[in-house]
Amino acid sequence: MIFLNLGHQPLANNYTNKKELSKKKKYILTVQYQKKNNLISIKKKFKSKIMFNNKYPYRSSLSKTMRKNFKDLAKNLINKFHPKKILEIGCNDGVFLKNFNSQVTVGVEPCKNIADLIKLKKINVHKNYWDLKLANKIKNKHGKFDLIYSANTITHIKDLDIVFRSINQVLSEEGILVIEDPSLLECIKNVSYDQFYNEHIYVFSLISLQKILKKHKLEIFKVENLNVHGGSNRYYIKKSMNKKIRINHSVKQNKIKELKYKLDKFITYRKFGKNVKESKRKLKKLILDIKNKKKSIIGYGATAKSVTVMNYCGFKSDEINYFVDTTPEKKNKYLPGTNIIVKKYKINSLKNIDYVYLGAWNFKNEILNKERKYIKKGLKFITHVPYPRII
Ligand code: DWN
Repeated sequence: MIFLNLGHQPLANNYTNKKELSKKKKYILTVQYQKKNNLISIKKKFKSKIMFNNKYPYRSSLSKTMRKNFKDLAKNLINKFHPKKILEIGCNDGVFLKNFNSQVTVGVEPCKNIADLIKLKKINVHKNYWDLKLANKIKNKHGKFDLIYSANTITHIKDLDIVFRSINQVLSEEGILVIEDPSLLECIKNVSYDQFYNEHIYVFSLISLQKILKKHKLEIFKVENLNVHGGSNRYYIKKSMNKKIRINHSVKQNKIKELKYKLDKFITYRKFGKNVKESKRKLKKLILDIKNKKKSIIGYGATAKSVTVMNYCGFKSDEINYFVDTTPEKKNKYLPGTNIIVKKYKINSLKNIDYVYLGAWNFKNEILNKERKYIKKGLKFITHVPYPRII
């Protein structure tokens, strides 16, 4: 049941030297609700091979917030679970795994250009897609794992059955699986429709994930609500047959929260669809009013999320003059599907700028803190989350 149409969209991380793609090279991004398991997914699902290749531009380690998030988590996991063997699915540039000194530290990262950034010998990297073949290969080489971690990756893989069957192959009987992804509840509450793009095939709620895991005899025993990436959930999961671990009260609490918000009812998503249209109308008005006053607006953080917003709202370089971003791979390329160029972020990038659209709104605190000198001089930031406004 479709509840949202975000129009013609490109692949969100397909940075090229080409200005605006023709409609033919875009696809129509719609989002649907599956009643059976309360699962939200985008309708057109792309294969991993098309999205994650040797030109993938996203590096997890470029933000201070994320480096800290991963470091703190690693410390906690070591203290609580004392893992001897750890596996990370979607390890990106090794920002999480580098914090471990376990006997066996294995990473899976199919984007070769990103995996090649991992220079630490202690991390054993498999540059492949996560599936049964790879799981078996890893099991034959390293045996089973007592800790498996995956952040912002499971929701990016089309076939969830294969994902969890493969995990079951390599997770030891008393092993712990920890996964971390944007929270559907936060996305709905904050009208952050830009969490939907080709890579985010699914946006999980606890209630949907519980149903999917049950089929694989896996069970969530704890949920942590995180601020990262606009509100994420960290799920701690065990094999159902492992009765040594008790179910933490956070599971029930989160379930109550989601049901109170009616995440199991289609009407919630229909309402969200209407809120998204209203958000677009207000953001366009806000931006056009500023442009009518002949002020400059640039974007900050060329995120995958910004690609959804720019293409959905139809913004071009007349409205958002250019984006600045710290990622070397995005430099001097066009924000996918638009004629807006991405420039390398420099310490004085915001000098003489009137307004900044916060593409990386999920790093609001980090960025506003970094740019406080310009804010004091009158620079203004614009965001659309939870509603379009000047901060
Ligand atoms: O799930 C995903 C998330 C984790 O990462 C992927 N599918 C793709 C990607 O999504 P995104 O591009 O929306 O992620 P971020 O982490 O919101 O991207 C932040 C962008 O902003 C990066 O390109 C780096 C940039 N940035 C910057 O230029 N200056 C970020 C910060 C904090 C800064 O100070």
